[in-house]
Amino acid sequence: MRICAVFGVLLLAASTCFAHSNANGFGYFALEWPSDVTYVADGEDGDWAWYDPNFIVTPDEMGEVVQQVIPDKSDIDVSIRTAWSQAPDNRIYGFVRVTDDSLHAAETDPENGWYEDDLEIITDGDHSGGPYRDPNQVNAQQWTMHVQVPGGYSTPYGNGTTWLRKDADPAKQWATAYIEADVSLSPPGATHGSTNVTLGYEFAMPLWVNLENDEASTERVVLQPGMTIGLTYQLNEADTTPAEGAARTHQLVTGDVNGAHRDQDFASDFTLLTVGEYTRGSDAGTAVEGSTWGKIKATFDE
Ligand SMILES: [Ca+2]
Ligand SMILES: [Ca+2]
Ligand SMILES: [Ca+2]
Ligand SMILES: [Ca+2]
Repeated sequence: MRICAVFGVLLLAASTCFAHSNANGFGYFALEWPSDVTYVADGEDGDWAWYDPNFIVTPDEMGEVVQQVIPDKSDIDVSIRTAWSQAPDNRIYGFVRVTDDSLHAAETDPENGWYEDDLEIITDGDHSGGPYRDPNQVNAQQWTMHVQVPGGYSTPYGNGTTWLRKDADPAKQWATAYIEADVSLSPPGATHGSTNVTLGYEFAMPLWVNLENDEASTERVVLQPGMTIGLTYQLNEADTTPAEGAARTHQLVTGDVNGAHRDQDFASDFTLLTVGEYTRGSDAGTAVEGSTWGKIKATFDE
């Protein structure tokens, strides 16, 4: 995100939000999903060509909380696009492209997926801030997305790539059925231990004020223009080692300190911009099938 390009909207947003814990120093933006574009939950970004590239979040606008060092792009690189929609659709959307020189996806226990290559999406829909572990996952939620490979894990929720972690009351997983998500992995045949892989984490989901154990008692957040929500991305990185096992070396985050896994006072802020408040990208050449890791890397490096 180039600061000069967003300065105007930043001033607009400054009166309606306050920073919690933003690695870029001022917060992030979600762009309104255009009504003429159809979302496809396939882990591919052909439905994201409209997205204004000035609002794509890359590692230089993120923090790192394991070693306090941003990893080299040759180790892991990421670009994050976040969108939203007004009622009646009323959801947030995300597409997270990752390039990684080595895929570690050997965990079989979903509770331990954060040890290896894995994406966490932490939501505080009503932007209340505050702790959310006791009671767990009510005031905010820690969702996780994980690539599925043979021998790795699959959750029983949704299509198996997305669920509520960690130590979540199983009764709360009703909400997972509302998430339309998938994780893509290339090149074809890539699996645990593969080198130079590309992943696409893609999701669309509602937000809830407090996530209760039953849907009837749970109020949905109504997303509106200019609103600021708590939303934190945490990308876990591990590479295959001779010993394998727990191997996480980095966690890239949109928050600037380690804490969004337990308290939303450490969440990052996303402000909702409407159509017209961003420059629509070109929808030409939206097909990304056949893109090679090298081509995508070249895009990252621009
Ligand atoms: Ca898609
Ligand atoms: Ca790596
Ligand atoms: Ca909350
Ligand atoms: Ca890795």
